[in-house]
Formats: sequence, structure tokens, C-alpha cells
Amino acid sequence: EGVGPQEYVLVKMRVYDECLVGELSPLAGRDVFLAAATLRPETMYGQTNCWALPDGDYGAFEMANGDVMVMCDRAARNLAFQEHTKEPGVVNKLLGFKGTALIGCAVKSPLAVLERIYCLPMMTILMNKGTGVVTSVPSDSPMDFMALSDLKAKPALREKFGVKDEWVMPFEVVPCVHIPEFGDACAPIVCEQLKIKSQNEKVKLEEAKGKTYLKGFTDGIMLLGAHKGEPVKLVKQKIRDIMIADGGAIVYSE
Ligand code: A2H
Repeated sequence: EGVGPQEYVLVKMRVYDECLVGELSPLAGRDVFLAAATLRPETMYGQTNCWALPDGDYGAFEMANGDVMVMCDRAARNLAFQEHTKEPGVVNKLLGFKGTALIGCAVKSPLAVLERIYCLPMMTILMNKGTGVVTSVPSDSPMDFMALSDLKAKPALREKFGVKDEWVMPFEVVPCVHIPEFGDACAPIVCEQLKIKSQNEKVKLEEAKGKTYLKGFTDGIMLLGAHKGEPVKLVKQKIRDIMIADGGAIVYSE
């Protein structure tokens, strides 16, 4: 990784009220958001679900504006030094829980074409990066595509984590960026080319990421949204700025 801090866009995915039950019931009545760190704000149109690590430790943290954001402790501590809490450096943790408590949570995510997307289990999430919550754009992220393919293909995996069929099965990818070399959804194409069989094929998935990630920026053309038809490299920053201005995202560095 590079030197110096990495800046992410933290996408605020609003949890539907009816999901603040069970372990999350102490949060009922609050404005609760799952906070996902992304480097690809321009792909947020294509979100189909989001991810949590079932065994991961998460918390619900109160921000200065009263919003409650769900992430790991480390990210909450970092954010507390980035002018998002009432007092600099002071974290207000309302609740702690494992990632399993988030599985099946329905959220409304900024820019997403789909109105209602679900939080699903991903085994490869690193808890020492970002927030531990990841948003899923299977059209453009090989890792997201394979994690979703695994859930679609493996009933036993769904059963293990209590994932209902309707949280997974209805969604095809939502193409949002055209790349001349790959067409309208680069991730499924590259995963097929490299014959990747599951989310556990680390080396191949790194290769798939390498093939697609930079091209999305240099060659990508927007297929959706206010900047439809325009090159990603010219509008990426504008789309990020729109999300931030609308309150759908904040900047986060670590
Ligand atoms: B990206 P970098 Cl469409 N564990 O967002 C595993 N992966 C994580 C994570 C964590 N704790 N936190 C964030 N990420 C993912 C979109 C996307 C992303 C697309 C294509 C590529 C891509 C939708 N998922 O990332 O190690 C998030 O997925 C490829 C680099 O800091 C985030 O951006 O470089 C990216 O990894 C940050 O990875």
C-alpha cells in the first residue's frame, strides 16, 4: 500500500426501521446507517447488497449530528478525530454486536438503483481496513461478484448464515460503468475469463482486481446517473461531491 493516509468515501446506508429489532432493538427510533468505505463512489448506482463479516466485532456509534453509524471500533476512533463526533477524539458507542446481527438488515443506499438491498455475509472482509462494512457492486468488483455468486450457488452457505433466498436470488448485476475492453459489467467477464470458482481464490481475485480496477477509471464511461455518457475520470470526483453534499456520504481517512 502507498505511503500516507488513504482517503475513502464512507457511504451511509440507511437501515430500514423495521430491521431495528432483535439485537439491534436498542437502536429503534434512531437514524441508523451502515457505513461502508469505498474507493469507487461512481459505481454506487450498481449496488446490489452490502457485506459484513459474521464473526467481526461491530458497534453502533453516535455522531455529532445525532446519526448512528455502524462500523468497527477502530474506524469509529479514527472518525472521532475527523470532526464527526461532539468532542474531538471521544467515541460514543451505543451498542456492540457481531456481524451476524447485521445479516439480513435491509438498507437504502445513496445512488443505488435498487431501493432496498440486504446485508449479507462475506468471509474475506478485513477488520483492520475501512469500517468492516463493505458495499457490494458485483458488476465492477470481482470480489463482490464472487461472494454473491457463492451465496447464489450454495444453499448450504445461505442456510449457515440464515440468508433468505429473496435477499440474494432476485438480483442480477446492475451495470453502471461501460469499459470498452469488457462491456457493461467487467467483473463477471473477468471472473469468467480467469475461471474463478469462489471468493476464496485470493490470487486470481487479486489479478481480476488488477485487470479491472484501473481500467474502470481510465477507460470507464458512466451508464447511469446524472453523468450518464461521461468518462469516469472526469466525473468520479463530482459524483463523490454530490453524495457528500446530499448527506449520503462523508470522507474518512486512515
Ligand atoms: B471498493 P483498498 Cl466497484 N475488507 O468499493 C475488504 N474489502 C474492503 C474493506 C474491508 N474491510 N473495506 C473496503 N473494501 C473494499 C466498490 C469497489 C471497490 C468496486 C471495485 C473495486 C473496489 C464496491 N465494493 O475495490 O485495499 C471496497 O470495495 C478494489 C480496490 O483500500 C473498497 O472499494 O485499496 C476497497 O476494498 C478498498 O480497498
